[in-house]
Amino acid sequence: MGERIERHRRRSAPEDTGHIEENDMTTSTYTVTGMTCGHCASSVKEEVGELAGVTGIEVDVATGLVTVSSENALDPEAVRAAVKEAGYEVTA
Ligand SMILES: [Cu+2]
Repeated sequence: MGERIERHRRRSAPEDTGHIEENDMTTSTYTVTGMTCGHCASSVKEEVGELAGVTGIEVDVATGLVTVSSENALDPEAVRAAVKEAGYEVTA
């Protein structure tokens, strides 16, 4: 735990690169099939939101695109499993 805070502090110095990064944020996009309405989107958000480190989830039901923001890179298999838990399938 302490190690993670250390690393975060070091990397959040904005002078290093001259532009502002979203801290340690990682964003990944997945394509999920089977979602048809807002309720589907909520189920996916709920399950994926339980994964450690997830800070935000955007779901576009029309395209099936699920964008997951997290503190660190997530294991794609864990995301896949969470989506499956919600009743849907990650195809990409
Ligand atoms: Cu639905």
